[in-house]
Amino acid sequence: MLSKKLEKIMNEQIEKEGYSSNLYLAMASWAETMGYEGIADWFYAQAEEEHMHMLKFIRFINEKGGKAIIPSFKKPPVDFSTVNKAFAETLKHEQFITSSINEILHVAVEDKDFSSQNWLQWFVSEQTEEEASVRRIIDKLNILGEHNMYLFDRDIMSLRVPAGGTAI
Ligand code: OFO
Repeated sequence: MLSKKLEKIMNEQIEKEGYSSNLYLAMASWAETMGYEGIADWFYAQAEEEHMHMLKFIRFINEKGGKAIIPSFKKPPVDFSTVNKAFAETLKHEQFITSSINEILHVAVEDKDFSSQNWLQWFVSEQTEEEASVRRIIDKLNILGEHNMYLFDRDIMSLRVPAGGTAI
């Protein structure tokens, strides 16, 4: 059984995870039209992971006796100007998601809802991994500067860390 407060904040997270997926899809599509096939693949894969995170929240809320509500999503940007800026925005977005996962966990702790706390730990680890993975990419981009994207585009998928888990 979820408290009303936890059900509400988890429902808000459905929107955030779905928006994350759409944001990365928009970045993937932008990168693809710029000729960056490797970068596009990275963002397409990221978008799928975020979709899976959204599904995890939907199914968990329902499993715990709550009601998951499928929200509408705001439109993500169309252009991202440069690869460096797209990844800087990705890191900022992941930090925002990390703080929102922490906020949900905080509510679960207040509720003494141990099973939700346990379930949310997966997201805590996932966010640590995702932030680290984007930081590694930004470090490489800082070494390269704004140019020489050809090799970066070719090699970026080798920097990809497999998802912490795939089970929904
Ligand atoms: Fe949903 O994992 Fe990051 O945002």
